[in-house]
Amino acid sequence: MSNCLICKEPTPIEPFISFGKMPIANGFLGPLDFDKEYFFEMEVGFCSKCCMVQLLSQPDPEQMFHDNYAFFSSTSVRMAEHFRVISDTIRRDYLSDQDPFVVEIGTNDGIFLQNFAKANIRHLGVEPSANVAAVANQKGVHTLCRFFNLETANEIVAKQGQADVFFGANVMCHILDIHSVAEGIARLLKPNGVLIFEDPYLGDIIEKTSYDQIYDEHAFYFSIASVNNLFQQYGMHIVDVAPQSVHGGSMRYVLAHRAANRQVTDAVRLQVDEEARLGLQNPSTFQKFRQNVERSREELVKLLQAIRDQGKRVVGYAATSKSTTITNYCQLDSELVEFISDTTPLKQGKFSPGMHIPVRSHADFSQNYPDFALLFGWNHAQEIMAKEQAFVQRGGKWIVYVPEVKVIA
Ligand code: DWN
Ligand code: SAH
Repeated sequence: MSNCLICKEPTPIEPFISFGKMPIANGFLGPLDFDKEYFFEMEVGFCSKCCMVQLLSQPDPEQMFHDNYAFFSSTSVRMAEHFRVISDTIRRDYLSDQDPFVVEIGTNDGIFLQNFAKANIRHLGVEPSANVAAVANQKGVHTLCRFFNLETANEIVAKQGQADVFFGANVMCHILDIHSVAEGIARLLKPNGVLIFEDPYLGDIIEKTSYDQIYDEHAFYFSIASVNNLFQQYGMHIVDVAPQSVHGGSMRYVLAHRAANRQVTDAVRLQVDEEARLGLQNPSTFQKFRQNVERSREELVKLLQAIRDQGKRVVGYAATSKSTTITNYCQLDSELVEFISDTTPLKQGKFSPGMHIPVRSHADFSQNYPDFALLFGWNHAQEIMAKEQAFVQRGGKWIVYVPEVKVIA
């Protein structure tokens, strides 16, 4: 039995789904490291008091985020455009006239802050993974290589003052030490400043059975209710929300100090109603989700076994973090998925975490098309399918498993 990570009072929670032993999702490795590979018991629970869906244990942050982190944000052109658009919105709506200051955590290779660096707007990134932080710095994005927490926040305030905007995309949900982060943000934001962050949305995960969003790095699966329950402990509240189609369905939250008396938009009220409709505060929703996940696994394994029995080839497309959950939970090995094609040089030539499927370059896919491509990067389907038309023209078929297992000709 674990206690909720959000509630200050000890509140026991039980898992509603267990995935068994899982490796580090971005821990691509060579054969010499197979026998020392790290695994942890991956279980997810729901706290009926604060509504936070959470991992019941997470590996140490240094095991996941280090100087050889395998995910580079700029591998998606659509995401670069997404961050350009939100940067423009921030510049228009949230920056003060006098020497504005933007702080971002999870800066990665600078995909978001590059827009502020180019415009000579004072900014600071905080990114613990040294290899991606180095890429950001090379682009002229000022980036501190460390984990953000209350201590980092205090140092930034002492050296550079408070911020107009604190931004985080796909990072807030990664940090188990979330109380220190929330307190640090409250400390770092000017009295009228805003926190803007986006993460995969619990509502989409439940509706689409996108259980591959669940892996070591994702400690939390946020909703309006749980985010408000966390930040109200630090004098902040949600003032606006905007659903996003990226990463398979994300939510953008805008929060402000309560004392600033910013108006809460209708979008927040509408989304609160939507969460009631989706049953995000109801334990039975998560029991149903588990059944859907089990059914999805059965269908995918059956399909891949049938294809193998016909002697046809399946190649995985994009060695995403999410694919680690699918391959390990469904026990997909290189008999079912010959290799995974990925554009990231750091992953190529290595093997997938846990199931040790070879990861190869995109050329290995395009120079000898398989019969089927299993779309592990389903969240980038539009971007990927648009550039892979030749694969389909030569008779190739896509296999997707979100929201349901199907073959697309
Ligand atoms: O939250 C997170 C999100 C933002 O990014 C992190 N915890 C880690 C990471 O998750 P992911 O690995 O599931 O991200 P993506 O963006 O779904 O997948 C990226 C991978 O896909 C990269 O290895 C590159 C590859 N890719 C490819 O091979 N061809 C991606 C695209 C768009 C392509 O065309
Ligand atoms: N914001 C980017 C990167 C998301 S991946 C995007 O949306 O594409 C998550 C990133 O958060 C990784 O680069 C990881 O190193 C970083 N990260 C993890 N814990 C962090 C922490 N405590 N403070 C700042 N960044 C952190």
